[in-house]
Amino acid sequence: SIQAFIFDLDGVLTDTAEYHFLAWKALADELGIPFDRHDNEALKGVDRMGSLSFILSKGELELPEEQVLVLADKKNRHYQQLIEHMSPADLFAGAHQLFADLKSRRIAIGLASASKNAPMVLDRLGIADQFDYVADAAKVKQGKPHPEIFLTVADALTIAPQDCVGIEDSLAGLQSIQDAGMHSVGIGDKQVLNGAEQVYAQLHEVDLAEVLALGKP
Ligand code: B16
Ligand code: MG
Repeated sequence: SIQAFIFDLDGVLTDTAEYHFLAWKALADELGIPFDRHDNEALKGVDRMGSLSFILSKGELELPEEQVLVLADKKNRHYQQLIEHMSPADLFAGAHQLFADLKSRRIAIGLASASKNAPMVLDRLGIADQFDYVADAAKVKQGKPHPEIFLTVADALTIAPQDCVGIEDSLAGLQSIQDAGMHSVGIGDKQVLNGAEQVYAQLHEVDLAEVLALGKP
């Protein structure tokens, strides 16, 4: 039976996925590389350097490592400006209710965000204390779609992957949940996230009983 919920952050608990898009879009525009929301779907959940190399290869731009690091840092500073004014009001509707329902059922709550800015975003949203374990993105060697980050969280919670549910808004993240051997829930467009066992358009629509039924034989 389900004993842990492992959340993605950007795009699942708050709309930072939009800020990541805007910051990458600004950088791509500056480099003269075409980049739209459709391209961005492939970047969701993908770490900073991985995202940048996707954009650079789309523009057939090969740059020395040094310059690549400067661009990554530029995007990150822009992103940090965009999230500066975030507050608890930016937490998606339904999050507090879901956390409370999980706690009342003694289901552990974990975070598997690829973002090095995740601790700051959790603070801004006022939910840092809701998690039993938060993965350190800086220590993850193989980013999503590799299952490492979700497995690290399950391991820290000492819960078997098959007793975990992973919640994601990205294709890369859903792949990592599936390869970890966990149950999967998608937040977003059913057409895009068609690999997930359950998809809800928005977090507040998550039907906990329906998700918990995924773990029943
Ligand atoms: P940073 P998630 C991911 O967070 C984002 O989806 C992705 O767009 C971003 O590039 C990645 O974090 C790294 O973020 O540059 O802040 O370290 O969706 O896994 O919560
Ligand atoms: Mg995400």
